[in-house]
Amino acid sequence: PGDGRPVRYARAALAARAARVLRDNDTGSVITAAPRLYPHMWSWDAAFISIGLARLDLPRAVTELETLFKAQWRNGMVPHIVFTDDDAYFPGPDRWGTDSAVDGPHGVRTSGICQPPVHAIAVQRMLEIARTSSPEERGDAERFARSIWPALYSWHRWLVEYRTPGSSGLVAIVHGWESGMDNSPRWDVPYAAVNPGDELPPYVRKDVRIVGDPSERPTDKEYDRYLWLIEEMRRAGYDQREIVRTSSFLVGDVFITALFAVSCDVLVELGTEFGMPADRLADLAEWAARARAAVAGSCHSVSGMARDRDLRANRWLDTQTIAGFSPLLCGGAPDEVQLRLLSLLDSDRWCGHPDLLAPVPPSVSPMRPGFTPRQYWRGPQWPVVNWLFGWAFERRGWYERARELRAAGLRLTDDGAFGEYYEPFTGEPLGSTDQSWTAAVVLDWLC
Ligand code: 9YW
Repeated sequence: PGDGRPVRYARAALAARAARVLRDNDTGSVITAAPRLYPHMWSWDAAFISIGLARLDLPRAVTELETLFKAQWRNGMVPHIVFTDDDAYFPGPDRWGTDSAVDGPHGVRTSGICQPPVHAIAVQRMLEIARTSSPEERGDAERFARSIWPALYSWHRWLVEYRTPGSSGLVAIVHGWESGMDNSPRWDVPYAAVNPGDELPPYVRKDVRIVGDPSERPTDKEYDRYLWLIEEMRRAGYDQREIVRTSSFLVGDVFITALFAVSCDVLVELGTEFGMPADRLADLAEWAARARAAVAGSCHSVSGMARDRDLRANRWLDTQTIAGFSPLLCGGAPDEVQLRLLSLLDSDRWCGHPDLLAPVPPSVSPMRPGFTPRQYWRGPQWPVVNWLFGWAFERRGWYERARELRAAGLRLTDDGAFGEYYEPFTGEPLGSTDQSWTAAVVLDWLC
């Protein structure tokens, strides 16, 4: 008590509740991203979910990632949604219309875009966790890591072959949903150039019916653009080269590029341990170096913040959001820039803001115009993003910072609601509750 929220759970009770969320969201074939709002498997959610599950039930964690990779497209893309039979979510598989896509998977229905490449990170984390358990679990996790490695490699290769156009070296997205930060102000400028034609087939949103307050969600105008981009991709038959050449949205995403760099490093570590082919390890090392250089090259000369690049309009996007701290995830920027970013992160503009319930970085600085404390990726705090920074800081040897982020993440989530996102001042859970990836990262923080 003391923060206006009804309860604060102690560690053991919080862990038990988190475990229950993952169990309850398990349909038997997948663990849905959230019980009502998101009744399917999302790509980067599945990665985080596997990390949490590794603490509870390693075979189940393995199955989850195997299920995702069974839906991998033949060209290497890991789709952002693998659909279950539930029809409570829009846009579902019929709207995506990927069934006839040349490169689509067999026997499963998926969306036609991707999400951030955090899967190698999940596999390595599962392995670390299993190694603290029994010899059997350790053996199972090692067999799994070895068997999934080639699929992870081809996923990364897809991002290089199809999604690193132009000279910026940034990994490009063709839809804001690919960033995982759907309506972030990062995308406002490029979305302004997306003009949904009269030919946009009619549709009815389902998210606003489930989340009672529409002001916490993207607007209808934003949704029209999201849907229009899907329409363009359908018309291109999900031919990646055609989409990258013609879609009305093409943006170099600095946050994905940073995650890609560090995930390539992780794949090199795993591949070296498991004796994977030297030429593939060399590819990954080269991709990591290029991605890291691209992130460093995007940093603003005054603020130091990393920037996305609008590849249609050929200009940097200066909107400052949590993604500006991407160089801290992957390193590679000059020390002086990284120090500037760290002090900015600690300052009252970000984690040090005196009114935050917990010093978790919000999606947008509370001091910036456009900060909206309840609206999705325009201000609220997202526990998974906090996990990623904590994980990266630990990896970089910044143990005290990693510990602080873990403590802050637990402070935010100890109400036991496992919100999708949180109002930064009151700590009110928003969007869905019992969100699987929130429960998963809490489990990882607790163990
Ligand atoms: C949507 C499932 C997904 C996340 C995204 C987040 C949100 C909504 O929920 O997207 O309709 O796809 O923005 O990152 O994977 O949790």
